[in-house]
Amino acid sequence: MRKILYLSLVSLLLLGCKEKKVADVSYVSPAPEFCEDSAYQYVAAQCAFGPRVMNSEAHDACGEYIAQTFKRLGAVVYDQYADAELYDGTPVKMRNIIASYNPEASERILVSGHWDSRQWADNDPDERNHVVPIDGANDGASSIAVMLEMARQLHLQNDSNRVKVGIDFICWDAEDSGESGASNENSWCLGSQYWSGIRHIDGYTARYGINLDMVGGHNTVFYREQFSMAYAPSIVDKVWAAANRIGYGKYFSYEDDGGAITDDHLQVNRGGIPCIDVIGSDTESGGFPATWHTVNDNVKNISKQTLKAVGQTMLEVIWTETTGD
Ligand code: AHN
Ligand code: ZN
Repeated sequence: MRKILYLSLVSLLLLGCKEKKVADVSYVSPAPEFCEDSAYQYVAAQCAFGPRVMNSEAHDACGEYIAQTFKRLGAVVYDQYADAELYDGTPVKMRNIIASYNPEASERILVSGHWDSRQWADNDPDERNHVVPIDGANDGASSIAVMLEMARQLHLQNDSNRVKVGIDFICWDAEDSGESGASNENSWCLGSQYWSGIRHIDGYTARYGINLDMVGGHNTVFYREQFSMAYAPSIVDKVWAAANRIGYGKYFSYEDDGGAITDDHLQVNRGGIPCIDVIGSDTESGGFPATWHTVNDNVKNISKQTLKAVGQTMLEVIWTETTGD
């Protein structure tokens, strides 16, 4: 079994002073180590298919790659295929992919993110790019990559150190084809809207959910998002406390309030499961990441350090979750 020892700054100082009370201020995490190189490869692999725009070959091939990879990593995989219409009337075929670990456990945690990528770089400074689809390395692929690396760690776990609850990874389709600049909220998050009405398993529920969005950019910080604070404040506390306890307080910041963001977590809440959004903000502007909905949202602009901060925090959360007995 692999354990990581987190020494707080205090204990390091004490060590420096040759104090002996190190054990009091050290924290031994039960979680395995999240491999950011592996997560980065999962981002690159998704982007290599090309933009994951609905009704495209690249989209369908990448969906197959995601489902097969989860299967290879020991998950039970469910699919939800559905028809939907974009706000401009375009009919699209979508596929939500659900990968479950410990499927018989009644106590479950849901972890989600979207796998589609936006077909218009309509926030790009160069107007000619507004009709160009994005790679969505950060906006889409990063959250799936963190989930795949979490899945790999779940697959590697042995009897001496098992996660006690069931875990369901949900890869939403059709999150990112909404109408920008309009207050047309229902044009976003079509995959999760579908799921909140019709679950992959009748009567499915979970203790809580954590949605990941844009978790791999440079200059990224995570603030406590406002809808999350309204719907699931104790889950926000749990996740931010976990990050801060293992040394990622710089990423999971209490400094500012996050915005109130329309994202897939709203649909999970609407379906009766308290769910938060871990969504990246730019450290400079405080708004969406600088590459957001631009052609620069590609694998060159992915930060392994950010993937690590989020991935290790997520492993910490699920490995410290206990059941009633
Ligand atoms: C709105 O712009 C209304 N929501 C942003 C949700 C989103 C788009 N997340 C990633 N891309
Ligand atoms: Zn987006």
